[in-house]
Amino acid sequence: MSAVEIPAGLKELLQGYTVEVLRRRPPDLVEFAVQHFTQLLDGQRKEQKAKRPSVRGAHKGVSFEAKSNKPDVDLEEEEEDNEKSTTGKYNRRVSVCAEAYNPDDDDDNDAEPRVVHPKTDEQRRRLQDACKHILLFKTLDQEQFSEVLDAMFELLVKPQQHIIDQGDDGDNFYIIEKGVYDIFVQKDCASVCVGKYDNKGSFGELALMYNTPRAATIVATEEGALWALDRATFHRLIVRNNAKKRRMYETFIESVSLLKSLELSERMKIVDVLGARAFKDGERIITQGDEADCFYIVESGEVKIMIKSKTKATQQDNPEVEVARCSKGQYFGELALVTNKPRAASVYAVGDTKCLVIDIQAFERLLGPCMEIMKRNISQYEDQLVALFGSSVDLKH
Ligand code: 1OR
Ligand code: 1OR
Repeated sequence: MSAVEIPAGLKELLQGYTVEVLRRRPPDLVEFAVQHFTQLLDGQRKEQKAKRPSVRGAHKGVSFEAKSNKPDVDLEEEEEDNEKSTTGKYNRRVSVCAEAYNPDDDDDNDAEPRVVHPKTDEQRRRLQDACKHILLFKTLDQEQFSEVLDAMFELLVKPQQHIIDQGDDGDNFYIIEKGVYDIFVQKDCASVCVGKYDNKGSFGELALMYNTPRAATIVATEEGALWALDRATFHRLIVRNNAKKRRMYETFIESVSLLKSLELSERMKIVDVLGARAFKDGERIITQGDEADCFYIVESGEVKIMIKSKTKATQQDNPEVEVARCSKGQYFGELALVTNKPRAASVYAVGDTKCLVIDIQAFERLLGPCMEIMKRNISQYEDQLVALFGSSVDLKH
């Protein structure tokens, strides 16, 4: 006996409507339904008319695909025009290494239904805490961030559970609330543990950003809790925002001398995952002796590097002294990541300062080609350490 067949897309269509109703609480449900579905229909018609190439991966019912109501010829012209403008909708330089999908074409973005997973106040508080230091969220505006929070859902995980398997298609992006997660990568037919996430951080962004198979396996080593963001919402909010990020940081990132040896596409991949943080005058950015989890590039302003030492003979603490400064385009915070030791110095903002921040996994994944330069500079620190402090002191960790 054949079961009743539910047409493809029906569930998503009704879900989208329900979410919009819960969000907007319209007084007249029928009238609102007419508006909602008319808007969807308009979107679909525009899309058919434009016949633009689509994103890999099916989004049934409601489309998350790149849209334009102009033929391709116009796009070329518009690109020319907007090359000069920073706010233009299209930008040729963005497409240099934006793969397959240019999220910036998505101008009907706001018409798409948003995903809402209802949460208790307590859940929302925990989620907000877990998201505080997520670099990918640092360049979202308030409204986008709030949409991300709405769309996330909680997952409790068991020891040895595989959250992600290398080679699979990407479904969600994950944020860690609790737990330790090993990262395994397949090397010469063996699975090698290349790092871990310890009760913070996020993973699973690469497959969603670049439409590639999962690049690593992530396994929970103990009971834990994660927050997940579905692929479609990730695309709509994060990938779309990345096109803007590329435009915003392209010129600056090209001026960073450390990154000169990278290909343009490699530099843009750094931009995709970096976060931006602002610090007030005197604010401490890094604390000597802390465990390290990220790397910094000064975007504007200045930082000073201060070292606290201890006299070996008396074990007495010496006052913190300034040993160096970094200004626009220079980097800091690499030493602990390269040596796998605690932070060797404290770093403070001098005046209002902005830094670009890259997490340790992205640092290891993307900055390999710059390692020689960093190591050369690190050997100079060691020479200077002796020159500045003599051999009668230890660094205080
Ligand atoms: P994904 O969607 O590909 C697996 O799914 C995730 O593991 C990936 O996104 C990253 O978020 C995360 N290389 C690739 N992916 C990594 C790595 C990594 N580390 C974490 N992920 N490397 C390890 C760097 C410490 C490089 C290995 C050669
Ligand atoms: P980190 O991860 O150890 C502190 O966090 C950062 O300060 C460090 O990486 C470097 O990026 C940065 N000695 C140690 N760290 C330094 C030094 C430094 N300069 C900058 N940093 N020396 C100064 C050399 C001009 C030698 C100390 C006397």
